[in-house]
Amino acid sequence: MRYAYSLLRTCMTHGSQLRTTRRSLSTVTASGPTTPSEHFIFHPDFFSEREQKILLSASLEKLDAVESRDFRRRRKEYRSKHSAQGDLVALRLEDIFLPDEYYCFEEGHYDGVIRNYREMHVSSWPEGYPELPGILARLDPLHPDEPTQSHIIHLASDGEILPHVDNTEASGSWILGVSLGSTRLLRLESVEDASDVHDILVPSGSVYLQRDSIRYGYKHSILKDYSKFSYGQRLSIMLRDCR
Ligand SMILES: O=C(O)CCC(=O)C(=O)O
Repeated sequence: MRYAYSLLRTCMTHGSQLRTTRRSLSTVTASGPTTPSEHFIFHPDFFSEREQKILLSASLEKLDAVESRDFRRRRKEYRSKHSAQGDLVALRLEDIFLPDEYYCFEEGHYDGVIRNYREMHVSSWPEGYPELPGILARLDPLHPDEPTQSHIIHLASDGEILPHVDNTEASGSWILGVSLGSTRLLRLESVEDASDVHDILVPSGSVYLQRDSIRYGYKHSILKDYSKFSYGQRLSIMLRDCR
């Protein structure tokens, strides 16, 4: 089975009209990564559904643990009324998320880049998932062999991350993102040429790495409104090199 992946390249034409051309950049086998640029590496189908469920449950558990007693009580009540909630195998991935109102999403980030989200740095993972260390270790060969910092971002159904280049003083030359939950659009926009825009769909279980020229020379954003796709909750596990 072969997958054809393409990027949407948006070009600014005379008179400021947007023209969008679909450009097929690569064709890969089901197991192989796509490589639109040597500094952007995309693995569309990296984690199995079981692995995704474990990663998502462990990440939500981390975020849930630091919320107020009131939210924790509300979630407990919800779970007691929905017995399948305790059974990871029976649950569909999207049903691991509780409805939006059971989470305390922040409306805005201090720098205005993220809307309707929860986030945290992760230095240790919950212990109730024996397979988790092995699943996380599968990411090691995908990035340079150096110490990493981990970060979880949970977007509400209408949450989004606006275009930005990361503060490169706080992290180094690469960033790796694991996508879980709703498929969203990752947009890369050149900081020097506004017509140089690449859109990549990032489905659940996919992993991308951006480094060097893409990391410093392009803004990245996670958009909420991509008409062909539903936009439910999404959680990303972000790894960066430490500075
Ligand atoms: O969630 C993502 O894939 C991107 C996160 C992001 O923009 C960031 O961590 O700087």
